Amino acid sequence: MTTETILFAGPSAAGKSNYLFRAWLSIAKSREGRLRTNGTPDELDYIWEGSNRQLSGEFAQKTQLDVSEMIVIPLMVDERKLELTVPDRPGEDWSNLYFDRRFPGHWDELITSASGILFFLPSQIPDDPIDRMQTDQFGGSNATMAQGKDMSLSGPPMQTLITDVIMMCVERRRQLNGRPMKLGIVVTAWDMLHDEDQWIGPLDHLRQEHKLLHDFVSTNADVLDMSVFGVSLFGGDLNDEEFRAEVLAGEPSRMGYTFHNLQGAVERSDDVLLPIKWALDALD
Ligand SMILES: Nc1nc2c(ncn2[C@@H]2O[C@H](COP(=O)(O)OP(=O)(O)O)[C@@H](O)[C@H]2O)c(=O)[nH]1
Ligand SMILES: [Mg+2]
Repeated sequence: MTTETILFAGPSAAGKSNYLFRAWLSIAKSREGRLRTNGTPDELDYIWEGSNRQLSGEFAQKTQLDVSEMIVIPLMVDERKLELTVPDRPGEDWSNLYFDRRFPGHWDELITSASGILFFLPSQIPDDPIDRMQTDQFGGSNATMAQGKDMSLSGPPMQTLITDVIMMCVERRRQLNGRPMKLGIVVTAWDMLHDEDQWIGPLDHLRQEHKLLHDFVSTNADVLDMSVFGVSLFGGDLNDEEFRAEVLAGEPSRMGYTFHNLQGAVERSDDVLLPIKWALDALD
């Protein structure tokens, strides 16, 4: 059995845990396609707790700091047996990486064995100090981009953090074994964007909202294997009463979609597992 690790990375509230629970709903029910389960994950109770909350029409709550560090899902891709290892750690771990500039020692094994890393960020980021240079120009560290709010204590802009963490992962991997790996960027809660903004596609979303990250992705396309995805777990917001009723009346494990640019043009797939399948070389 090969062990292929897909790391889930990204700051707190980026949608990592809910994506894992939603992915499990699809994987557990999967009867067609190349990707299947191959036995029961050890952390089954934890996973089902999250998935069941979604089935009852709510997003799962913030990951507790004491959850088990690794969620391992045994899978089959065609005849290939593998384990999908997801360190479902709270986002603070990834923000700490940005500030501490070093990986916790035991992560080296993960970085060594990862066949891919999915970096998560939400489609809408309240009060993100998007353009730090402009902020500085107009008011230094006391500038307030959001009216009436003091942004001087807020952390780095999301795109800065993610671009930096991607570069740190690439560099650490180069030091450890130099094997190429897939780097996916998953923009979550894609349904929160207006229809026309969804259809510009995830790559142009980055161009509009996170220029630094977009430019990093585009200029490294020939040396790094990167793709950008826009994912909606159920096709709407479970916090909206009307939509929740729709989900409860339907079949949640068949809802949701992924926008992507895998063939260049913007496309919408009904498969929320697309980023995982892409990272595992298991596209149908
Ligand atoms: N509307 C919508 N919201 C989402 C979706 N996925 C995640 N969210 C929101 O993002 C929040 C944070 O998600 P969570 O999985 O806890 O993020 P984590 O801290 O990265 O594990 C959730 O509570 C939801 O409100 C989605 O597909 N649609
Ligand atoms: Mg979480």
